Amino acid sequence: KRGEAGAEGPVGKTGPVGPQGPSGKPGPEGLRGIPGPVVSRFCTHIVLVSKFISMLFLSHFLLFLFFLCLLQGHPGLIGLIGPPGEPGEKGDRGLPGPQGAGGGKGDSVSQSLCQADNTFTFVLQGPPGDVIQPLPIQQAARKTRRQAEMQGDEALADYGVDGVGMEGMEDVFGSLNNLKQDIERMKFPMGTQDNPARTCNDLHLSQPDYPDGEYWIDPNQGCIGDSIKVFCNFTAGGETCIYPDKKSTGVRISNWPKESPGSWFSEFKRGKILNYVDMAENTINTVQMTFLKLLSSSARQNFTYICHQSVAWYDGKADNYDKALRFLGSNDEEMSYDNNPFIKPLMDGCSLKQGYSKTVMEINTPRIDQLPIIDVMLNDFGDSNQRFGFEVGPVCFLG
Ligand SMILES: [Ca+2]
Repeated sequence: KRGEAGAEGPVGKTGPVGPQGPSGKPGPEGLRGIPGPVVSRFCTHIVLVSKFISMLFLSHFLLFLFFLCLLQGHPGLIGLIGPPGEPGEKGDRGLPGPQGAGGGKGDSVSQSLCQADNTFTFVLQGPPGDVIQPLPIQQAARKTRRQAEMQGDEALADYGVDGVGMEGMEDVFGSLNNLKQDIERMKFPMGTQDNPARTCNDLHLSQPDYPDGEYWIDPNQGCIGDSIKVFCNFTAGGETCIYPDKKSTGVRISNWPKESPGSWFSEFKRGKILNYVDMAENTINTVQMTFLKLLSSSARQNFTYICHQSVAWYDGKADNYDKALRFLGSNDEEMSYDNNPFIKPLMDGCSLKQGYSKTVMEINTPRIDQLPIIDVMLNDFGDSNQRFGFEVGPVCFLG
């Protein structure tokens, strides 16, 4: 016969692990990152690298930060699925597990090429931290981590990347290496079409041994498709020089019977507004030109006047500048002896008004908008013995 029930025993040992509970609610979906520009190889590297980061999470991520400029992260990937609850087995209830710590902030890896107009920013942001629910079993922590990894793969799949196992590590390291090389190339451009420098001055700084010559630059950075080939005058300190197109290089000496003094060259029958091109005779787009000017502290251009009994600048006989040339700057500013101190004759043979000679004018201005000149006004011709021609020199920007 049974005796009476004894007093309630002490709390039993923790029961064995119960079957896995149902999956928790998926975390909120992070905003999708803004897609970076299509940068072929570069993008691939970044994506593979991000894969790598998601696998190893924090440790390698820190190393990686040395390569990358840390910018603001884009919105995160999909959040973690909440960890499942573990119901205890029938019988003594397991003690409640410790309260999970709040999730840390998501990890963010930003890659920027550090230039305003063409920042390729790739961001991998970790899942937003979730508060882990109290779990009955200590194993919960391990499971959570495994799930985090699974979650990471899902997130990558969301970026169009297939899941990788350890066999993908070679790819990852290869990509890291390529990425490193790409960054080196960006830091030390070669001035080639597929690795243009920003300006000749930049190229001079990264490749001080290069000789003067033709190189590729991409002042507006970003996509290299609009790079231009220019002449780099390293001897002059790293000048970026752009030449007039074939029809703007000047005119042969002539007495110009059909034209009248005081006209702009663009008003001549054979005249035009002066246009400038890269070394491949392509017109330089305005944005590239604007960026090049922004990156420059001064601009220089020569204009050579070839004369017969015709004054270009100073008139030695009349002792005045009344017949001096006038130039029209890129900014539509009219420039001459009376309003621009940056125009100087390097030689002024035409001032004597005797036979054939030439005058070389140099415009060397800190007001970069003024150059290149786009037109010139000729003031001393018309007599039957007077002749002139001219040559337009390249415009050179110094950074
Ligand atoms: Ca560009």
